[in-house]
Amino acid sequence: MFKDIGRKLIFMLTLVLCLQSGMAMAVTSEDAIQGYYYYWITGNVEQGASPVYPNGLTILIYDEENGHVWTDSLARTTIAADKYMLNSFDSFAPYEVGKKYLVATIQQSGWGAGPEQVTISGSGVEVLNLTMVEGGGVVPEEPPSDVPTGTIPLTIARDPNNPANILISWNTSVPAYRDAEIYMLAGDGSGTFTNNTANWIMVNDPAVSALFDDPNGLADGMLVFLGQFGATSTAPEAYFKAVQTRYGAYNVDPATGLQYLEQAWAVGKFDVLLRRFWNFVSVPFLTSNASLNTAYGTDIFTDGDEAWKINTSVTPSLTEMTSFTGATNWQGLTINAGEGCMIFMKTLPQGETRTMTVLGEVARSYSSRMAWLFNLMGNPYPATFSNFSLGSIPPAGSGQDGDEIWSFDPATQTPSVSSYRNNAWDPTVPMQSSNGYLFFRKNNDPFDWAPVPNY
Ligand SMILES: [Ca+2]
Repeated sequence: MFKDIGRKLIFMLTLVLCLQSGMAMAVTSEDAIQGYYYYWITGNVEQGASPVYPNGLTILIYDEENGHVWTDSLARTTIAADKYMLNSFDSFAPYEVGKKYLVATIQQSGWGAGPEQVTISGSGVEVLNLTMVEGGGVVPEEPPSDVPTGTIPLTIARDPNNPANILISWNTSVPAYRDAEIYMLAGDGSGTFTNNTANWIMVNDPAVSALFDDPNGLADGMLVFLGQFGATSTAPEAYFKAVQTRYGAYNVDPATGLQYLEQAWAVGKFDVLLRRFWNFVSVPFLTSNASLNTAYGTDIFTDGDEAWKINTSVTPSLTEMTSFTGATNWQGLTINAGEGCMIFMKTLPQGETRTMTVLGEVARSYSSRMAWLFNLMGNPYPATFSNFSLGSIPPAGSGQDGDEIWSFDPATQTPSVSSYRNNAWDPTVPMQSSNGYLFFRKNNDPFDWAPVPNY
C-alpha cells in the first residue's frame, strides 16, 4: 500500500518536472525496479469537419485483442480544451514495452478521432495529435457477460498447489477484469453474509492482508487465501467480491442505485464442523450438482463413513446413498444448494470434530420442488433465517397442518420436531446455514419452495 503511494508520488513529481522542462523526462531507477512504465500519451484533438466537438469526449488507449475493443480499456480520460493526457498509472500498468497500442475517442454520432497506433517506449511522454473524422473513433463493447456493471465475477476452489489453501481467481483475458480490487467479508460461522458494504474490507488492508499470499499481486487473476481449507482454517466463513478499480467500490451505479461493491456477485467458504456419528448438513452455496468429493472433500473421512440422502428413484425415502472408502471416495453422489445430507462419521472419536470446508457462489435466488413425504433440505443461502416461516419457507399458505420439520443436534445426537398447526410452526425453527433439515410433507401437495434471501 505505502509502496504504491510512494510510487505514485515519485511519478507525480517526475511528471511535474517533465512538464516544466519541456517534456524531457527520464525514467527513474524506481520505475525500472518496479517494472512499471510511467508513461503519458498526450496531444491535441482537432475538430476538423466534425459537427461533434471533441471536448467532453472520452478517449481511450487500448489493446486490440481478437478484434475487440472493450468498454474498459487500458486507460481513459476526457478531452478538455482540445487536449488529452492518457496516464499509464491510471491503468493496470505495466504496459508491455515495445508493443503497439491504439488510441481513439469513443465514437459519437458517427464521428470520432483515431484509432492511431502508439508504441510504448517505456519512458517519457508520447505526443500523438488526432483529428475528428466521420466514421472515426471506436464503439466499445461491454465485457462478455451479464455481471453487474463495474464488477468482476470470481471463482473459488481449493488451491491445486496446496490443498490447505483456497484459490480465488478471475478471468484476466477480459481487459476490464485486470483492473481488480478484491474485498472480503468475514463471519463467525453462523451464516452472516450481507451485501451491506460497511462490513467489507479490501484484502490488502493491514487488518486482513496476512491471510493472503501477496494481496497486492492481483495482475495474475489469482489470490491465495492461506490455510483456510479444512483443519487449519481460522475463518469459519468468508466471502469475496471484486470490483473494477476505476469505478470506485463505494460509488453508486446510476442504473441500479446500488454501490458497485454492493451489487457485485460473491463467492465464499463455509466451515461445517462434523462430530462423531450423525451430522445433518447442507451446502449454503450454488454448487450445481457438485460431487461430494468436491463439495465435502475426501481427506477428513475414513472407511465406513456414510452419506444419506433422499432416494427419489423409489417412493421417497431416506436412504444410505454411499459409503466412503479410501479407494472410491464418495463415488458419484452429488449435492446441490438447498439439499440436506446426513453424514455418519463412524470412527471419529467422541469429543473430536472435523472441519469440512465448502466453497461456492453465493446464491441470489433459489427454488426447488418440495415433494410429498420426505424432503432433506438446507438453507441455500449463507445467511440464517430466524424462522422457517420467514422468507417464504415455506411460502405463505404452503405449510399445512400435519407438515413437520425435523432438526438435529449433532452435539447431543438428538432430533427435535416442529409441527405446522394454526398457520404457524410450533415451535418456530431458525434455519441455519449449513444445517440440514427434514421437511415432512405429510398429507399435502408438493409445492415450489422459493425462499427470498435476506442479504
Ligand atoms: Ca496473485
